[in-house]
Amino acid sequence: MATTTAVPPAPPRRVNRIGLEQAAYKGNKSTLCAGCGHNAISERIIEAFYEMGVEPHRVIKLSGIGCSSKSPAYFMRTSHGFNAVHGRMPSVATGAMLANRHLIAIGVSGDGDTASIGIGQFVHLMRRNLPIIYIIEDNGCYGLTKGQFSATADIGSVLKTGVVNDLPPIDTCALAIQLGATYVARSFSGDKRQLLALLEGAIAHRGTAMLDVISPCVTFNDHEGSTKSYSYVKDHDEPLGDLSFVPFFEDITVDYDPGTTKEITLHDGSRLLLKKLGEDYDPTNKVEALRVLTESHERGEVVTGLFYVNTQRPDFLQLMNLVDEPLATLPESRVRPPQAALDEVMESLR
Ligand SMILES: Cc1ncc(C[n+]2csc(CCOP(=O)(O)OP(=O)(O)O)c2C)c(N)n1
Ligand code: SF4
Repeated sequence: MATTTAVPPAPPRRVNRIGLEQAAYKGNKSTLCAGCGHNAISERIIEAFYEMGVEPHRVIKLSGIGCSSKSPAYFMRTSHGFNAVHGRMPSVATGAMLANRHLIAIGVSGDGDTASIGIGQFVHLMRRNLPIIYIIEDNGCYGLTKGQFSATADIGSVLKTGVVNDLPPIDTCALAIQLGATYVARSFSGDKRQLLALLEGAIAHRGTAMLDVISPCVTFNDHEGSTKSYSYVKDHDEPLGDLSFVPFFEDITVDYDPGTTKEITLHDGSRLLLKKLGEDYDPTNKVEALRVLTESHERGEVVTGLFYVNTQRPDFLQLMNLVDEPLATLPESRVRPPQAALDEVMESLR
């Protein structure tokens, strides 16, 4: 007698709020070293855009040069992309956002690409508050060119060859806060939960969201004596609070004891909940953010979390007073000044 084996039902397809599977947010297979922190960051970026239900065609991925700057190839293959020259991604990003203000920009840079050759462009990007998610994949070295110290390497840290760094580091978070960026955080590639919440918050924010993510280079900077190794960061990580993210499309009421949690409402109505771990921390206070960064660095701690958020400051595109329709698609008849206006300008110059 023939027996029939029951076929188990296929697992339900998991889709996000716009009906896409997570596969729609993936990119090419990574060519970076196995275990490189940059790979984990790409995975969190895929998850964050998927969870937020962002249409991939609305996103533009930008980068400079370095192992980190190769990362945009490994997520969201159907998004727009531009791989700029070393340290020059901010100006390309500024042009792209001026041309089409409806894009969502994500820039991926390295600590070399940002804090060394690109520092001039970086500081002006921060003070403009251009809407962009700007990620520094920070391994304290130039991975692509075989691990020389970068400008974020801590004083006293040691290269594999025994060379000791005797210059002080540039703290990109302190710099970004001081200059005017409006969402500034530090995280660790190995902290999935915190990094995902920070990325989702960055997508919901309107302005420059600068995330410095410690991302160990397993090939050149993961040994004893390095302060950017997996073991050093795990042993010295001091999170500012327990961070969770509630997207605007989930009508979740969160109960918490008064005084234990700070709630921040972002531009699209999403919320960040910062549950107190140690001291009471207010991420809307710029002075406090700079104090915490300075003091924790002096104690040798790697403080992580959302340091500063400002939802009030206008972004660069608002300051430019741009029309809603992207400049890139405005017809020539609307961008060319009429003859009378040109005559007036000429007359004013006589
Ligand atoms: C104009 C220019 N100068 C120098 C280089 C050499 N170079 C390539 S990548 C790099 C540094 C990359 O370091 P980082 O941005 O920290 O990225 P990582 O490789 O560590 O992810 C340098 C100096 C270059 N490509 N172009
Ligand atoms: S050299 Fe370092 S930074 Fe580059 S891919 Fe390998 S582990 Fe990552």
